[in-house]
Amino acid sequence: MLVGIIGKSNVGKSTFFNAVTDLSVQTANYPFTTIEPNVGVAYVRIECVCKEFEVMDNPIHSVCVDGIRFVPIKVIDIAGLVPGAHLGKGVGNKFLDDSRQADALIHVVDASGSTDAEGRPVGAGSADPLYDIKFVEEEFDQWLCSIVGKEWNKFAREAENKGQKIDVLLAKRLSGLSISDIHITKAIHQSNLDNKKPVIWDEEDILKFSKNVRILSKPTIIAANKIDISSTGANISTMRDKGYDNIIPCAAEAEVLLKRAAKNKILHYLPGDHAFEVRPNANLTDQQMKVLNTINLLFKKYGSTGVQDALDKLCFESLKLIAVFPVEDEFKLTDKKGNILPDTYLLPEGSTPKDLAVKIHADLAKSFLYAVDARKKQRLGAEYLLKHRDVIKLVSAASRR
Ligand SMILES: Nc1nc2c(ncn2[C@@H]2O[C@H](COP(=O)(O)OP(=O)(O)OP(=O)(O)O)[C@@H](O)[C@H]2O)c(=O)[nH]1
Ligand SMILES: [Mg+2]
Repeated sequence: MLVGIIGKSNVGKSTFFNAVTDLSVQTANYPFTTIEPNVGVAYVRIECVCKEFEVMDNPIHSVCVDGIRFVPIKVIDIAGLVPGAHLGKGVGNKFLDDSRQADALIHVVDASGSTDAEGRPVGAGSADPLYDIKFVEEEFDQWLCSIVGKEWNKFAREAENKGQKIDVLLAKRLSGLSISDIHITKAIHQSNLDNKKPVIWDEEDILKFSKNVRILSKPTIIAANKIDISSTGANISTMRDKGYDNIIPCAAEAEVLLKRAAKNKILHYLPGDHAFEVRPNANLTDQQMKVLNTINLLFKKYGSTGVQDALDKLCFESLKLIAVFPVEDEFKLTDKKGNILPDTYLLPEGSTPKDLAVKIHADLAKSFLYAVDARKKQRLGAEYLLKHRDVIKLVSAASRR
């Protein structure tokens, strides 16, 4: 799974990326700070099972703090987009090419309206975030459309002559863009193109299909960033009034600050917390106090910085992932080396224990026999559908030797 962070130039994508990955990449208040894509590891937040099982876990590929498990997921910070990018404006198709591998998107918007369409700073409230959302979506659709519709007449005629289904050919054409066959078939259906011969699809049909395939294959959360600027509140209300229900108000900069302060032992804060607590021995300057008071007001108004919430909502609601804990010993909840609850895997809803085995290792999948539910100590059928926070022992021919 790869989450792409997209958006207009200079809206806070890299700050958001820094906030979720804790890596330092360049940020600055001018357009195109990020030119090369930055790939990093972010963490989704779930309730760990360690408290329920009353064990002291020592995870290897994830992190557990006070019963909160942070599970890694790859994110990519993508260069900013300006209107006309599909025609090569700004960093143009570079943006679009970097977005191709993403399975889901966090679309960062300057919800305060303090950057123009090209990403240049303007007075807060003078730009329209709704326009930004639309143009970014349209650029994405136009880019997909240029791939889908390349030499369409020749492509569609060949399909007809060879008696090949357009779904299959489109799947080939769109391979490498993290778009599945199901997305393609559904998008054809939603575009009312099931019964229209591909040779007579016109530009509008191809664009409609591209838009639908984008919506299906790249689930998106809108991170309405810069909630610390006062013009943001009204803009978020307008966006919601216009029917956008996938919006999370965000303060990317505040999240970076809080994480840094927590690292420096100034306060207790875990990403996704609804409050932070200044440590009793922290020696805060007046300036630090002022900043923390401002962030505190944001917590009161919005509940959190929204950054972790955006990532979690994308993964668990939009992508419908579940987190599963595989173990070798269903009693001790350990792996071979005795690590307790060593791993957490993110899988799509509807996955079976065999799917989990495939994700862990090809060899394990090959010799996979059956799975055991570590809660009930019961053997599971091959068709069992894994549930969020299941603890699963996988038994293979190799592990029984
Ligand atoms: N007020 C406020 N400013 C923010 C916030 N997040 C980011 N910024 C500022 O917005 C400006 C742009 O931030 P970046 O993270 O570099 O933006 P970007 O979208 O990656 O920019 P490009 O890579 O150039 O497209 C910087 O001055 C940040 O400090 C926020 O939550 N609140
Ligand atoms: Mg950037």
